[in-house]
This record gives sequence, C-alpha cells and structure tokens, in this order.
Amino acid sequence: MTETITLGQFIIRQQADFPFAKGELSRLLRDIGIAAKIVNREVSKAGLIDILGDAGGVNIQGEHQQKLDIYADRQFISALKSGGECCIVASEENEGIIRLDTDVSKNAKYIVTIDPLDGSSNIDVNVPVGTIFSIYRRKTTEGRPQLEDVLQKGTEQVAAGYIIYGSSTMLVYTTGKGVNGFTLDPSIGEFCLSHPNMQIPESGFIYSINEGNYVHFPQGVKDYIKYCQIEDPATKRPYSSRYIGSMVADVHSNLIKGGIFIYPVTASAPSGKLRLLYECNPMAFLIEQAGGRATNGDERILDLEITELHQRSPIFIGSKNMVEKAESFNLLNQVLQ
Ligand code: P6P
Repeated sequence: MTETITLGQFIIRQQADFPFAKGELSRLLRDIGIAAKIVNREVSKAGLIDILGDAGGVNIQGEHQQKLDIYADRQFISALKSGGECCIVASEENEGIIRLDTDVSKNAKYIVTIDPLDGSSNIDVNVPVGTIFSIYRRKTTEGRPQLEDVLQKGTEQVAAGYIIYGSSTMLVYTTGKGVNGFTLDPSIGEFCLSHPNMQIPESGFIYSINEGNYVHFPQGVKDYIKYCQIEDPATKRPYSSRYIGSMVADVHSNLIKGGIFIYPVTASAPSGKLRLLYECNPMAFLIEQAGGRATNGDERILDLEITELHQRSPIFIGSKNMVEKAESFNLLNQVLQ
C-alpha cells in the first residue's frame, strides 16, 4: 500500500527546499488548489446546471465568454483574495490587472497570472478543459502593486502549473525543482500525488497542430509538418497527429507520451494565438522543468520580453529533440496569404 501524499502535505514537505520560505508560497498554492476543486465541481456537472454555453459577453480577446469561463475566473480571484498571499491577478478574462491589496493582502508579495478556463469553447462537447497559472514575486517595493509587477519575463516565475479537468482532474505544477502531478480523489476531496517527478520523453512521435490552418502557415511550418508525415522507419515516421484543441489537454498528453504542440503564426494570428503571460510562459516553465523545450520558433519562450498584458506569441513546445528538429526549419518566415 503506497503512502497517500496530499497536495497540502507535499507543499509543506517541499517548503523545506526553500530555506527562507515563510509559508506564503505554500499557502498561495493551497489557495489555487482550493479554487481548482470548486471549479472542478461545476465543470463535472456542467451539463446538469445552467452553466453551459455562451455567457453573452466578449472578453478582451474578442472571444465569446462561456458561463463557466466567468465562473472559474471569479472562483480563482475569490480564493486568491481571501487567501491573502496575492496582491495582483492578471486574468485572460479581464482587460486590466486586478489589485487584491486589501487589508488581508496588504503585504502580499505574489502576483498570479491565470487563464481560468483554457479551451472553454470545448466545454459543451465534453472535451477536457483546464486552468493555467503562473506565480511571480512582486518587483516594486513601494506603494500599490503596479502593472510592471506583472509584466515580467518567464524566467522570473517562481511557480507555474495547470489543472486539467478531464477523465480525472489533475493539478500539475513546478516551483523550479521538478514537476509533480496530483490527481483529485473525489472520495476524500484531496489532490493526491500520483505522478511524482514528471519527465517528458526526450523524443516523441506525436505532433499537435490545427492543420486546418495549413494554407496560412509559414512555409517552414508547412515543411516541418511534411517532415512529420514522411515515411522513415529509422525515425519512426510518419508521426501521429493528435490535436484536442485545448492547450492544457494537448500539452499534458505530450508531457506524458512525448510529442510537440505547435501554435504558429498564421495569416489571421500574425503574432500567434496563445497568450505569453498566462498560457505560453507557465507551460514553458513547466515543460522545461520536465526536461522539454519551448520556443517561439526562434527564441526561448521564457526569455521573451513582455510589454503587454495580453501579448500573444507563437509556441513550439514539447519533447526536446522534436522542438530542436522543428527549429531547424524556418518557422517564422513569411506567412503566405
Ligand atoms: P484553434 C482554446 O481556445 C485555445 O486558447 C487553446 O486552448 C487551444 O490550444 C487553441 O486555443 C485552439 O485554437 O484555433 O486551433 O481552435
């Protein structure tokens, strides 16, 4: 009988790895875990309550907000507000930063960036969706927290992770000392360690990209896709094409099995579609910690300068050998209209 280690127990044990930690980061991760359980409860019964479908609003991205998007956004912000360890939240669902520096959080030193419900357009068809988060330390030291506290490069992250609401609900995160996965046990309402020290296979045989956009890809991306499809038993090609259309699900699948997830620039998304702050950076930090690689086709994602809250970036992320092979193609060259 293997020992059951809950997320809370694991966080406390890991705290010993941070000699100067006073428990704030531990409590912040706990707060995220609590909100994840609440969101999971609603996602798992979405078809039974009036929480499916379009909320009638449009977010800053111009995307139709789903009712569950807004519900998830509110739950994470509420948990972070009451937890008192976070002074600013930057969320996909909100145009500006949300300051939480209330009495409880007056001295809070952490920033959380979040995509509360990634892949939400898949909710109504029961495809896995997820939450993606990053945690930074506040940079400014005086006065109220500012936007500059949020606009930090990916290398400044102190923690990052995701929750995937799928056949089971998992929370996968890193604090820079490896990646660990926890599966929610509904019978006790706890995330329990199920995937210790996760490592992405160095090579993989799965490529994940929306080939419906093929005609609008840069020629280098088209060439890489053709490389994946050419018969070559020595390199186990053709690779399998697997695209779920939910970044968390696609990246999680490739983390477990090996593979590459690609969202390149296209004619309709000249800077890429995915957001650097709360999708690309957290996934890049986590996948690098699992031994993988993440670039924008030219530069390491974590090194990219960030100037806008909802800045987008192309992303090539996954097994180290696959991303390196893809980089040998000219992935950012001119998009053919
Ligand atoms: P497309 C979901 O809307 C999302 O933001 C990511 O989760 C996903 O990887 C991507 O967009 C899918 O985009 O254009 O292929 O439908």
